[in-house]
Amino acid sequence: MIRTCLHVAQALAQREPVVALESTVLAHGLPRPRNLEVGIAMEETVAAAGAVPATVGVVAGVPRVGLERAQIEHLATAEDVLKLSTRDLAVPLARGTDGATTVAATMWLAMRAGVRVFATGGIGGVHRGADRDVSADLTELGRTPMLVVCAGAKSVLDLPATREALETAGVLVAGFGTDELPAFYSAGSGIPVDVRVDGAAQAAELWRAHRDLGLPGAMLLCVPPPAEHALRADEVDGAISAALDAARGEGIRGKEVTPFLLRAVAEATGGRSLEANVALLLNNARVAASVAVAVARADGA
Ligand code: PSU
Ligand code: MN
Repeated sequence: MIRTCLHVAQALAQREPVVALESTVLAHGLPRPRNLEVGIAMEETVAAAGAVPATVGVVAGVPRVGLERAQIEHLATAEDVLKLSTRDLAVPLARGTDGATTVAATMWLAMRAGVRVFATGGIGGVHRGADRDVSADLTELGRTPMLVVCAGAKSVLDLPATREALETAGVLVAGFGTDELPAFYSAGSGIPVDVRVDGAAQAAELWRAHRDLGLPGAMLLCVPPPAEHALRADEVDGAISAALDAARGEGIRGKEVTPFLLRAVAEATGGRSLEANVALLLNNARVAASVAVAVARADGA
């Protein structure tokens, strides 16, 4: 039922490195037309680093691992693209409609297609406030053994609670050249990771060990945002408080919360959070590809 595109299927058959990419960040996380540029640039970044990109999404009722350019364009521009977590995947399949996959749904589909390395921006987590809004990304990370490369979780979330939830879920949290969980827009959160790795070779070694143990959970490789685009924690904090107040005031709930907060923070920072977001997405794609290359090399040795 899951359709793997030809070049991804060929790469997997030949044990070449493949990196999965999500589509919710394109359809719902970035403003148009920047979203399409970034979607294409992420694929190109993965390819330039020697791996095969596989953007994941649902197009006209078909779940796909590896989208063609026109399909990426479609998800980045069409109206009424659903935001899909794992639980929602059946909806566009039954109706023959379109959907963009979050971290959770991307992991579900990519894993079943045989792709084990995935690059994204930030994972969902435990939201602040009294709503008890907890992203299903955490559930999926706890039961799907993939290497997920990210810049931590956005500081719009409750980062200490998210960190605890990752631990409970059995997710190994590694820092890429850092001892701290990155806070997405900014480099540090003060929250320690489980383990630090320096460079793609060390990251690949740790991931291969984690994978070969057969543990059910993911390994999160947390990469700080590129220094030249990172924001200072104190400047993001003000924008985030304002965004959270606005979300509360407007009664934003459920799956609308994350896209709303991202937009509000971008407005409040005069677009600088958006530049940080784009820079870290491309950086994570590059790091994921370099680790995937190291994994494939070590597996073949
Ligand atoms: N982080 C971002 N941009 C995004 C997302 C996260 O910087 O667009 C998306 C991802 O697809 C993530 C999803 O899986 O938001 C989490 O949404 P929720 O909190 O509703 O589970
Ligand atoms: Mn939620």
